[in-house]
Amino acid sequence: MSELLVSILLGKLGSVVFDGVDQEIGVLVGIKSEIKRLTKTLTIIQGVLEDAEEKQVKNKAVKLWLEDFKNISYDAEDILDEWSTRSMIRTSSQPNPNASISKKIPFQLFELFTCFKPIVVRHDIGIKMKGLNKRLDEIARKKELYNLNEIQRNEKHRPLTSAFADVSQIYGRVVDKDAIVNKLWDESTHHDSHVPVISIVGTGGFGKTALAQLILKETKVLTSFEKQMWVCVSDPLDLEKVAKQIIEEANGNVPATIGWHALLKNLSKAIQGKRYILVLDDVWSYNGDQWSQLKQALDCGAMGSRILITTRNEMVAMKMDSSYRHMLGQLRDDDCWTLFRSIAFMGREDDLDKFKDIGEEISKKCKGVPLEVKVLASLMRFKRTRQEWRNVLESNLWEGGEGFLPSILFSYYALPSYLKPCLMYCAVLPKDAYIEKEEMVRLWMAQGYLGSTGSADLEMIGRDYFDNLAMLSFFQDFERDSEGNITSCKMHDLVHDFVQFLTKTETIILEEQMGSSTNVRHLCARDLYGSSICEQKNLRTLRPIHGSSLNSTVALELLHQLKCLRVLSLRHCHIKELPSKVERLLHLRYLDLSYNSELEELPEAVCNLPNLQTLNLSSCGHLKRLPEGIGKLSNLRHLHIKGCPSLAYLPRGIGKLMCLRTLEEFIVGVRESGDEVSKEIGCKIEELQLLNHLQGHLLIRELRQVADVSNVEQAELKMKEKLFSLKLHFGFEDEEKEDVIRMEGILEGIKPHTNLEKLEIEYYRGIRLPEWISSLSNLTELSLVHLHQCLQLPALGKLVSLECLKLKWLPTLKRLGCEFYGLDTLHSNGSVQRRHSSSSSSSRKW
Ligand SMILES: *[C@@H]1O[C@H](CO)[C@@H](O)[C@H](O)[C@H]1NC(C)=O
Ligand SMILES: *[C@@H]1O[C@H](CO)[C@@H](O)[C@H](O)[C@H]1NC(C)=O
Ligand SMILES: *[C@@H]1O[C@H](CO)[C@@H](O)[C@H](O)[C@H]1NC(C)=O
Ligand SMILES: *[C@@H]1O[C@H](CO)[C@@H](O)[C@H](O)[C@H]1NC(C)=O
Ligand SMILES: *[C@@H]1O[C@H](CO)[C@@H](O)[C@H](O)[C@H]1NC(C)=O
Ligand SMILES: *[C@@H]1O[C@H](CO)[C@@H](O)[C@H](O)[C@H]1NC(C)=O
Ligand SMILES: *[C@@H]1O[C@H](CO)[C@@H](O)[C@H](O)[C@H]1NC(C)=O
Ligand SMILES: CC(=O)N[C@H]1CO[C@H](CO)[C@@H](O)[C@@H]1O
Repeated sequence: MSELLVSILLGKLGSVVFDGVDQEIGVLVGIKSEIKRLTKTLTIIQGVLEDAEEKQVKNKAVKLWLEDFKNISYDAEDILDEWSTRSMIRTSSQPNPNASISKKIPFQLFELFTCFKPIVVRHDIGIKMKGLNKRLDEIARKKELYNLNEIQRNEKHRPLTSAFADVSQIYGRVVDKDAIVNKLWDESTHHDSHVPVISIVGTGGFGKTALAQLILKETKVLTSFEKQMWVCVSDPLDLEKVAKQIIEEANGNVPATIGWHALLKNLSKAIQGKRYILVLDDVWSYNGDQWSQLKQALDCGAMGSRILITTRNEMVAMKMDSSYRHMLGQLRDDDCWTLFRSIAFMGREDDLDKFKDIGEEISKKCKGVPLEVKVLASLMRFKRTRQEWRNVLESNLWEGGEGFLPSILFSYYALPSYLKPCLMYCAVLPKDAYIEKEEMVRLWMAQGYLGSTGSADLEMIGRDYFDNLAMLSFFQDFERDSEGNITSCKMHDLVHDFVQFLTKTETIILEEQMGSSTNVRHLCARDLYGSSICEQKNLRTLRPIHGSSLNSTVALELLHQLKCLRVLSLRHCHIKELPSKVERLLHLRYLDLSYNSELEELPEAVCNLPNLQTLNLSSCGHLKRLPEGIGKLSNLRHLHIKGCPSLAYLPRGIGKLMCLRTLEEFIVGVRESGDEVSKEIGCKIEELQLLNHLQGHLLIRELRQVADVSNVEQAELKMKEKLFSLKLHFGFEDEEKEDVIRMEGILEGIKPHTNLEKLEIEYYRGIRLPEWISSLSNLTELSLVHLHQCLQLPALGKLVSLECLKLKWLPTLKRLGCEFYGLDTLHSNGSVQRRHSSSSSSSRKW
């Protein structure tokens, strides 16, 4: 973890820019020598970090030393980041005569804030660096005490590029499964009106959850229960939350907060008369009164309903009146070996003979714990020599540390230094939470874990890191998209415990009030109101667990105090107004304001956050406008404005955001023709010209408002080769009759890149569709809706990849002629090559 921190730091030290202002001030010489000294000490410490990382699990003093060092590194990074940010603000605020927008904003204020103070700021930074160096020298001296050595790595890290080992198959549990399924089936256990409880008891890592999942897939179970419900209980026990989740599973409604007894009523109503099976996964503790009330409500299910719980604690299973307790034991040695072999030798079956003897011994050492086997086998996939295999077998890590599974320790130590912080960061999500890949990648990026250059494809690097962690079995329960790429997953409990142990002082998930810790960096809290959060001045991440509500007083207080924030999420927080003081968060890279339906606008001050990479405004239903100076956010990569129907236009300057990857929606500016002069409000379509990094999906709204048809071509959609889905909405009809030729000209000019896979056109009022549609050879989905004047379709038969064609509301389209199939003349016998077709009138499969 700290290794990466140091390399980030060294990188930043190496790239400190001294600009014009610095040359004039006397402190410069001082700063330069401080930077040299800092670089030197850091390099010395860097050498022993790996050793320290390993020793910290067993040696408390080393752990403290590391924490101390990390503390300093964080401070150093803040100082350097502040330096570069201030330089960036100064450069970007120099007037650019070409940009129309910069003329409009009064510069005086902005300059006062930035340019007036550089000398003071630089002087300040010089003093801070001196302080850093003093503290760092102390750390360097202490490293002798702990006997930390430089480790020469003899095993080179290889990039992990093998195919996925997604082991959903379960070994050696057939007997267990059959026993439990029989009990579930057994009518005799249901004598009175109580729904029987059956429990699976076993130590962590034994595969209780996996077994329960397997049971639910059994045909006998699939057919005999009308409703399958799955609820993760976890620690700490909150039966009210559990009750809500059961209702959600039962009828899809998320109940409002209505109190315990009303909730129970709703619950019994929701399951009444249904023959259900309910899995309560991972129950840790027991609350007698509440449980019996909940149980009473659950008894309303139909005859034959069952409750299946999984728990590590047999006492819990007993107290919850299990009619049958199934003790899950260790796997047999041969099952262990089968599991191990299937993962470790996936894609390299030829190596089996070479490593079989060592492999069998290693799998024995896993003591029958399936998770242990899985994690270790995933690691061994990447070990190529017998020596590497021997090293694992003979390692002293098998003794474990702090009660963690040795396999997790192995896998963690084997991680390349750039992956460690990424794994650690996952501790910021609550246990059992789904980890969304794209979101996690953005969060890593905001923390600087993926590097910092603006032009590199950091998202690609991040996705790769994510897949690597998944390949090493740190993640599980994958969800995938249609291409088979992982979109989200979970972390096993035990991995989460381990990660939390390593970052205990830094990363906290707060259900209740803040404890006494003072050095928290990443915080996920249920209640953002607690004044104690404001005292955590070092916070770099602040996220609510399920939304909270914040009035502007509290928000202001947060923004005042938490100046180190990189990630700020105020998702679902009911904020009405974001205070202008947000500009104090110089380091901020990720701002999530989604689902704040009362938010109408953002302060201009948001544009003074030059580091901002992600701005998520999804589902802010009343958001009316974006800040006018948005073009100043030169590092912005993702702007989410989906689900903002009140947004009538985009400010000019969007076209300057050359790093932009995600835009989601582009709204063509409005022409307002007043008395004689017509003026334009909002962004013109040619602002899309330079946004060639745009990825994924883009909706272009209000296309009919394009002022000049020739501007559409300037938008250069054909250059946006990573855009795979495009929706063109022309906007609803004007009163006056529209010019068909103009409409056709606009659509003709769009001409996207041939990589496009999905195209939707709505409310287009031309007669003909352009020919370029039939040249989109990668197109799989085409949707034409509300084309009220369209007489003819282009040669869609040429679209060899097309799988789905949707034609809806084309009242003037009379027939599909031969041009539709792309044939010059129809054969006289009328036969046409078709692959397959469905009979639905609105959607035809090809
Ligand atoms: C970390 O550094 C800060 C000063 O920036 C200091 O106040 C705090 O006590 C340090 N924490 C630890 C655990 O060393
Ligand atoms: C302004 O535009 C001209 C030509 O279009 C270009 O040569 C010049 O570099 C631009 N200046 C700035 C500051 O962007
Ligand atoms: C943006 O916010 C929406 C709504 O909260 C969420 O679904 C989406 O995942 C967020 N996007 C990212 C990249 O975090
Ligand atoms: C999905 O995976 C393929 C390779 O398997 C990769 O080329 C592609 O970029 C991935 N897509 C995303 C969105 O990660
Ligand atoms: C905001 O909330 C805090 C804490 O609940 C409360 O003390 C304060 O009066 C509220 N302010 C406003 C303006 O509602
Ligand atoms: C589909 O896109 C790829 C690039 O992703 C391109 O190389 C290929 O030519 C396209 N396929 C067709 C059939 O045009
Ligand atoms: C229709 O005509 C084509 C070309 O002349 C011929 O190949 C095909 O066999 C004919 N089909 C029938 C059903 O006659
Ligand atoms: C889904 C459902 O039954 N909702 C009800 C829950 O209880 C409240 C008050 O008791 C009702 O208003 C809901 O309709």
